[in-house]
Amino acid sequence: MKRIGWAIALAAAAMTPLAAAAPQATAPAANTTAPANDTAPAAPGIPMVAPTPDIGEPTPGGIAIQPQVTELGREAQSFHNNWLLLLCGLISALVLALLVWTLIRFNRKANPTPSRTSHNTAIEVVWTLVPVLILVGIAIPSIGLLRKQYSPPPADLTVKVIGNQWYWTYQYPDNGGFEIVANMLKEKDQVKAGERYRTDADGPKLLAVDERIVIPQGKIVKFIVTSNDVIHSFAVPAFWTKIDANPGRLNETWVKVDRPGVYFGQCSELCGARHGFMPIAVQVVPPAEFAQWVASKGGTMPGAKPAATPDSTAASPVTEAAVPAAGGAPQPAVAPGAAPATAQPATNQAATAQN
Ligand SMILES: [Cu+2]
Repeated sequence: MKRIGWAIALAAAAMTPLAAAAPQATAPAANTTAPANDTAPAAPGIPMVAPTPDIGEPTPGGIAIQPQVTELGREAQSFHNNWLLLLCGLISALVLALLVWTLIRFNRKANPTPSRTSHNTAIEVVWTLVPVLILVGIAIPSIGLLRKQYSPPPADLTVKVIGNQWYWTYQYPDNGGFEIVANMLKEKDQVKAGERYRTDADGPKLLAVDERIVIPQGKIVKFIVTSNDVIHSFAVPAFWTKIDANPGRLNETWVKVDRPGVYFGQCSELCGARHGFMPIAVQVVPPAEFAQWVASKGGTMPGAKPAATPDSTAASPVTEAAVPAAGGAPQPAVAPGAAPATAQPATNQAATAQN
């Protein structure tokens, strides 16, 4: 048994550095070549929004729920602050008062001959009914909130979120199926010369990423959440959103954010050694700016005419490396600002291979 234990430990030690290096290897080339200065845009094509202190990010020393920027979030926050906390406070105060009263009134000195009462119908009815009423008072608003959370209105945009050890990939199936890969930005002293590092405009330490999810303001955005390896959890506190990313399953959540800005979240399921280093950053922009960003990623807006492609092979941004089968075919031109090779949906790659 001891030998097996050692073998497992050795195997784990050998695999961890490889796995840890993987996200860097699969990250798009654009990430490593991005200029290391303060103006490096997180989302090329649109201006990068610097975070507003205390909104969409944790407050130092804060204990309250983050300010909510979705209607659902505000409703849930109000339910928590104005009803649940109030109930908790009242119950705690009542229990404490009963304890103190018992200690003073019924101690041995104050009450030398205790009552031998064992049943009292009135008290028994009260202590059964009151907790039932409290639970009903919690359940009714709770169920309403859950119903709104899990029966989303028709979506204006779908984003597929995929958890990986230890980074996130995001696909935009409604916009041509391009994909972006988000890795955490390292600090200045952790990167080689010329590599991109985190600045305050990117966001707080351990929360800033090289590629933000960009979504339009005021639109219903559906997130389809899954994983490539282990269970992760997609969580953005300012949206009141947290949902597990399970391998082989699709979970669904939705948001409608009414305030433009940048909002940070983290993987919220222990998923391995670098679980703490796979943050999430969402930039909410006006719809026109969203279309501009989609175009900069080589995507299209629904209903918009795709760019003229006289030769589909030449126009495909899929690089030789991504399609080894293309072999002797001429190197396809990469459209300016096009999504990286890994961004191509499987359908495009299959089409190229058939050509
Ligand atoms: Cu994770």
